[in-house]
Amino acid sequence: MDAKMVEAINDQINFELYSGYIYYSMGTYLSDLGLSGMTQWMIAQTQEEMFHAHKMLMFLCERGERVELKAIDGPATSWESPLAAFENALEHEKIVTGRINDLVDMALELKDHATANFLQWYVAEQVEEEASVGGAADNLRLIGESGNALFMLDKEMGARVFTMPAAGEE
Ligand code: OFO
Repeated sequence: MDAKMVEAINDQINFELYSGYIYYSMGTYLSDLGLSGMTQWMIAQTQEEMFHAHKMLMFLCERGERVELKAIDGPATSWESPLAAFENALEHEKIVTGRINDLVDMALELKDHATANFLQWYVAEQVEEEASVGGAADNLRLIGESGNALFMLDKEMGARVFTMPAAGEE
């Protein structure tokens, strides 16, 4: 692989871990507010981000390239409201989508079709990521100040679990 491509994927491994760190932090913020369902939702999201990083790490290993794990930036630790946290999460996912698109552009420019093909999984995943985070933000916006509705939404979001995809089904 071109050294530039390897470096860019290593950077993205770091960014996926950073995403997980942000969602862990959001989870603990929501836990402080007594929103145990949303906490569980954020923990499942964190596990998903760890998997995103892991999948890239394994790709570099399989291609015989060096993985370089770097220091992870510290995340924010509090937000103005649960809605502000989910809006922040959506903004973050849009940044991730842009980064994945840039990686695909680089792979195609380098005629590295194996990497471009590998990255298509992330292109599709980002559509889901934006939809699930954005959907949660929309729901929070809709319920406004209603404590009852917040209680119900929290309960519903607590049903989310992360299931590690089986090999070949990722
Ligand atoms: Fe890895 O998709 Fe979110 O950040």
